[in-house]
Amino acid sequence: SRPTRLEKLQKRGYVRIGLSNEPPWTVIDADGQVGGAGPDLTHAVFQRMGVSELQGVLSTFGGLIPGLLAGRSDAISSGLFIQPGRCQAVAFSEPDLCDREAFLMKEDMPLALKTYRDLATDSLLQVGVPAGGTEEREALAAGVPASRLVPVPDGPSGMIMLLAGRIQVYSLPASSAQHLVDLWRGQKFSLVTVKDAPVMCAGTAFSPNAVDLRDAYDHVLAKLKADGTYDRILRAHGFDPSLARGHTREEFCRGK
Ligand code: 6CS
Repeated sequence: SRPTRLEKLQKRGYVRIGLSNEPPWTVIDADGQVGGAGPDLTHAVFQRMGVSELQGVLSTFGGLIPGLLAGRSDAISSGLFIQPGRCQAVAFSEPDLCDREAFLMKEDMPLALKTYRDLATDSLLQVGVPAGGTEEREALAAGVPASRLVPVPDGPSGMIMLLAGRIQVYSLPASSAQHLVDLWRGQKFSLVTVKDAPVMCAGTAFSPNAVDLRDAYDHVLAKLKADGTYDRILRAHGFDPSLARGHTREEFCRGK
């Protein structure tokens, strides 16, 4: 009989993971070494599945799904939020990493912005959003015109755009925002948790032809959630392991 996808990966000895560079979800150091909550968790799952090595395939957020579908990676583990549109394109695992959305601003901004709707009302605001990410969709849905949304390729670029006044607000997950504020300790920034956006949960994404591999992954993920491994890896990167437990892939794929 023909080997399964998992058997092929076991024989090859490594799994290729599509990821963006967005600490603490994903981290790539100067030597190209991959870490962060998503890859560390995915690595632990694949090790239990008999695939010892993990390789990173770097991409922007918008390039992750096309890269997976073109066969450049075997799975995406990058804090890719489970959303109805994405569920049409890829096969998600059960939820792994969850977070709230945040707004980053310079501290001297005299604005009380708390919701995406607030961004829609102030017609002078330029809003930075991760290129190809969820925040762009949320802002558009709340009525922010596309002409005021500025795609941001990565965190450091977003901070420079804020400091230069190219954008006044940078919308991104709260853990990523906090990481950037900590990096830019010398400067004063304010971080606001977005009030009209729900907790978002990510999953590890597989090709729609690889549902068998996804199911095998889910099976091991459930074991790691039960035996303490999942909690240890999430806490090491500052994530709350209790958040995903209340949620299912099915619920996020259905949307609201
Ligand atoms: O899945 C997304 O669209 C979002 N996920 C993360 C971790 N960061 C930004 C991106 O927009």
